[in-house]
Amino acid sequence: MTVWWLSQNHRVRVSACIHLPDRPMPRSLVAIYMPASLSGEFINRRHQISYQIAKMVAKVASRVEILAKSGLSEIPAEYIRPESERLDLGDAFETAKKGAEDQLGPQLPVVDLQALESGDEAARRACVEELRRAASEWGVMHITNHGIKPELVERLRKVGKEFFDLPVEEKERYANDQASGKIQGYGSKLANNASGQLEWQDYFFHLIFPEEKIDVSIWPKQPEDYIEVTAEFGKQLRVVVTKLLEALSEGLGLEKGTLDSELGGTKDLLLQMKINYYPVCPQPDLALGVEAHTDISALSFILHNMVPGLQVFYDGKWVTAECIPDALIVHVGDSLEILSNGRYKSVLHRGLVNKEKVRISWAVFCEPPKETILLRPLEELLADGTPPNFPPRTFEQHIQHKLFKKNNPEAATPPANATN
Ligand SMILES: O=C(O)CCC(=O)C(=O)O
Ligand SMILES: [Fe+2]
Repeated sequence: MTVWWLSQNHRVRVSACIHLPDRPMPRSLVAIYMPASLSGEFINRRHQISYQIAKMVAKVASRVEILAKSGLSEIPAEYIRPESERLDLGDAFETAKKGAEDQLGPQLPVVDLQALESGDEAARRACVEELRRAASEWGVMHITNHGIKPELVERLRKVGKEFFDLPVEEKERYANDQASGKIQGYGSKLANNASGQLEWQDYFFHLIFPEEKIDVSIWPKQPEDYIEVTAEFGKQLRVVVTKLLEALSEGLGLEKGTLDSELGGTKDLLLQMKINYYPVCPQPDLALGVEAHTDISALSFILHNMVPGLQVFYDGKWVTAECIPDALIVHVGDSLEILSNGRYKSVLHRGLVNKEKVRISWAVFCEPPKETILLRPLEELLADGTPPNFPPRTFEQHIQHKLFKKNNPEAATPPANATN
């Protein structure tokens, strides 16, 4: 393993051999934040790092923020995307500008939700139809007049930014530990495939709804109003989720409460928030903030700090999402695609980075409980003899199946435990 030791803007490359008896480590490049007290010992022992330190090094995952602030002009190999993926990458600002100039190019639909509660039945139905069409054709849309006050959204942006403005060593106090299943907290993506490919981002991940299931003891304690603001946002977003799922149920010809209850309802449908922090990147044409993927959620909501970066795949091309003040972006995820038997599309999307400005996005994933619900095309949608396009799977089985497919693209059949 190659270790970059970062100190006061100097980078020292140290070759070290780290053997962790309990866990195989992929060959990867790790940027470490190392307390000064350890650095002497670390350098002296270069080739035989003690097991304790090795363990600590392995525990402290790479933080992209540290790499970015080290002033490097070339990004480490692990962040360089494969050639086939690099063809259409670029600085998010330049890409967004080109997209805006291309007036004829397709743009994500914008749906105004005002009419859902206006009392005007014709306008309400027209809005349901717009939502249905956007979810079917694009699988993504901007929503405006969603009901969350701009002031609350602004406060959410402020507390999230203030947390990420803290020094890294302060944020490390909240570090997650993916290996031991502690997924909530501050983290960076660990390589999950043989190539050790990494994304140009750090994040903070935690559950924000239902209130009975959240654990505020692991939420940021600074800034002081982080918990109050974020919990309030969770509550208000849950109202938007209900509204959208009702309209999307109606769009499928179902009773309005169907999708919400199929996903666990007020008690069990989870809202998980991931604050994505994308530092400036010296080579945005080589890296991705988040690689192309579909979300496993039913719906995902995205808001950001008005720095472009999100792209969605539409009609064979990557389309850059515009930054629309006060709008939220909504993605259809895999769970809703499955329940709707593919009538709503789980959208493929990715995140570009840029050279100038840190981008922060708040993604909230609406997810069914992992084990207790079987995701499968709803019976009402198969009543006319339409064949199901997806096998029944719990959410957890769906996750495992997706991981297996990613790591074994050539495999024809998934392992027995990933199917029903
Ligand atoms: O940052 C964004 O706009 C998208 C983030 C995303 O796709 C995710 O966290 O799943
Ligand atoms: Fe996503």
